[in-house]
Amino acid sequence: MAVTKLFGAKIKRREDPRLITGRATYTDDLQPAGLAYAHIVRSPHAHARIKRIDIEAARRHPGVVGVFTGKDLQGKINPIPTAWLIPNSDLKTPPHPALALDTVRYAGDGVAVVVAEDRYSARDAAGLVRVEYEPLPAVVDQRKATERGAPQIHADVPNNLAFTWALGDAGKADAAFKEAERGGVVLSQRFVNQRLIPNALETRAVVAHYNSGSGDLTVSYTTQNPHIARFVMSVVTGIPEHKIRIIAPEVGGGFGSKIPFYADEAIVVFCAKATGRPVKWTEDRSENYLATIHGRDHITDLEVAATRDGKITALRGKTWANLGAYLSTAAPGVPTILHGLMLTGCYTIPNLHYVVHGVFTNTTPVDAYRGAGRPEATYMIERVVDLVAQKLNLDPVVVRRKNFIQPDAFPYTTVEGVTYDSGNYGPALDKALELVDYKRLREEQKRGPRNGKRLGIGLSTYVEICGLGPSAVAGATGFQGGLWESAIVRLHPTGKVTVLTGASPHGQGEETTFAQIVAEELGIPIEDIEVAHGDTAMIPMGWGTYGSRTTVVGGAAIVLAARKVREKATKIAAHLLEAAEKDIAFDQGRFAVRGSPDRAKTIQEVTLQAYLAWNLPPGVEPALEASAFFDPSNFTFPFGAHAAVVEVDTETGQVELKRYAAVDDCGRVINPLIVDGQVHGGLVQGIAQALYEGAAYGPDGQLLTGTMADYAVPKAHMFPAFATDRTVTPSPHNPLGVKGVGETGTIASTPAIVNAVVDALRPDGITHLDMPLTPERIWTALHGKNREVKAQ
Ligand code: MCN
Repeated sequence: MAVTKLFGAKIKRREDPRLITGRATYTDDLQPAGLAYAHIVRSPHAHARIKRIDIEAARRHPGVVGVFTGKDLQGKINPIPTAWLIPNSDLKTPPHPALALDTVRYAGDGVAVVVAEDRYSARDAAGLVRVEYEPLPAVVDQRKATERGAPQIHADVPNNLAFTWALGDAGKADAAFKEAERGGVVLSQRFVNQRLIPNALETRAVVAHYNSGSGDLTVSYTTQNPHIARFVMSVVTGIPEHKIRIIAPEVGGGFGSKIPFYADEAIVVFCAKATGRPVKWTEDRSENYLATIHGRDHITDLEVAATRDGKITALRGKTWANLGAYLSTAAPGVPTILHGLMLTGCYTIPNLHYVVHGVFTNTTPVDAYRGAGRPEATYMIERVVDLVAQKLNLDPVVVRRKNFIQPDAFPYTTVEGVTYDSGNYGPALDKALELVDYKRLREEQKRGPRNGKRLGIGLSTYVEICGLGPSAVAGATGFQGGLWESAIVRLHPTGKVTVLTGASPHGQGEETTFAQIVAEELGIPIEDIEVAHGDTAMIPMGWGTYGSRTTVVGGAAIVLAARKVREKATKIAAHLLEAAEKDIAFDQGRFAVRGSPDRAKTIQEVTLQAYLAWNLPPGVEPALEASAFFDPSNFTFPFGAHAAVVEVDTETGQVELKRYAAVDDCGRVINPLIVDGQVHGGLVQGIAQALYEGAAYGPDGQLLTGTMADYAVPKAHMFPAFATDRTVTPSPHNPLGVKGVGETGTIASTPAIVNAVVDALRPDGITHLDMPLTPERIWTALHGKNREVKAQ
């Protein structure tokens, strides 16, 4: 393949052969000499006082190296912090001890840890740890948790209210509602965005090794952001940052669940220090369901004001966001900044007032899960558009077009105060409608049900905020970190290249796309370019992979570094060719003198000379590498239009997804194959929320969907072939013109499906159903009353 055509080329992911043939190294594959194994004893109660812990029997179990409780960790492991201190919110940050001290606050809270020679002994001995609990009343519902008399989870957090955060202008929104009450329409709807459990291919794992001689700590673990992990690890353990090395071997996916700094990694580090042995801990899947963060879990009351011709004039609402028992790393920012700032979607809605209550409950902590706050916002606004259309008997396409931000309005500042970089929403919608043949479908729908099955068509025209982001904005919103990214492009004497990125891909494919960027910039064959990441001892400081930021921010840093390399190489080439720098033309890895194409040097020749340094131009340093740090001036705002076609069986309530079209705009595309793959995976997650998935707790705080047998992770056969297409609207805020794509499918698809199902049920007067749209829920909505009558 011509090296200049690599940006935009459909190249298969270079990381896949090792990943799918069992030749990749995951954390659990690591077997350092002297390794011991940890097993964390977790509370079976959602809320209880710890009266006594007896570890003697466990300690005596054969093979046990050590048994520790919260008291052992006291003074040695600091409480686990949260990293998003959202301003103007009265945020409470109650302490989160790595192992519970006197109270457990969710089923899964760690109370003790056993270290043994092998994982089986560790598990067996953990069964011998006797914990005497005094069970306390638990609360799992975030609205109930704020009611008077609800169990109090943290002593210093009255009514379990972690924060209240508000956005918009209440006065203006109220005035818009008053006006709508007079001449327009006002709607209200409660939306429940159910709790989801992230299902990465691999669960979390940690291997920690503390060298008491040098004072160096090395931790290999499943993290999406090794440098943030090192930063927090130093805060939590007191080990100086420069003595800590964090390595992320193959992570096995994360979907956000491996962003947080968990108590578990601090516990394992404590064990390594205390026992003088390298210690490994690997979650099993049931433990993962309890101890790894969950996502979503919002209850929102939303009101909408609109004119009679379908122009939405105001939104007013209140969300109760379930945060679980403790504040996870990014938790406060997810239902506020990442959610609230995208409430009006791709529409010109001039008035907004929105309040978010972040609430503690006796459940697993909730944090960023693919999309993080934006799926919840998109779900509501896309349902709102359909509700307005249904109320006014308008086509949802018409209402969307009526409210779209127009292409000449960009950069467009929304009522939330966010400035969208670029967009052109109409053409994406046109394409999606074409892909499903929308007009024909509406005709078919008019002909009525076929074999008891109703046709439903659902749209979602979304915009999302990603490419996190400008550091100054991160700081202004209370995020305790920067969001720039780093890169080093290092050419070796033989002309091979190592690219180091501060981002930390763990399934997204940047080992391929970042190599494509460098291959294109430097005209070097892609096989000669290696992309390295995920080791704080090797890579420059960076902020990791999440928020679809890796390409937008990390890719931009790489292209800047590659261009610096090219500039220096041009200087050296000009010197070697005895020509002026301005007379050198660079094309496909060759520096040639303009007008004399035979006088040329390849980039590989120039690189060797740069290293030999026998004949460098005056003032030019030897070697050929460059580093760059990129802090974007704004986020990017990918957008698109999705269309879902479903059939709903009115007798069984079963939904069959017949067709799905996704038209996404992520700016310039580096690798269409990878982008399609990201969209496919995202769609499956988003559609699964609409139709299948949902974490369920009993009122006592027991997780009822505690295994994959109970939690409805979908299978491939449950989906049709997806039709994907794109429009291309470059972002002006990075040198590649790219926007992120890692979350678009998840953000867009959930409302498209719910809109389709509700569209199918419209003849029954159904205007809304909460997710997941299981056959039982649909059947009950259709026949519930009859069923009650029959039962009497
Ligand atoms: N890409 C491209 N052209 C663009 C944009 C992106 O070719 N215009 C490519 C990228 O270079 C990269 C992929 O598409 O190979 C996704 O890139 P990007 O949008 O930058 O997203 P991130 O790499 O930052 O990934 C994060 C995002 C998030 S937030 C979640 S959650 C998620 C996701 O990606 N988790 C994933 N996709 C995942 N995919 C896998 N397999 N596993 C996860 O855990």
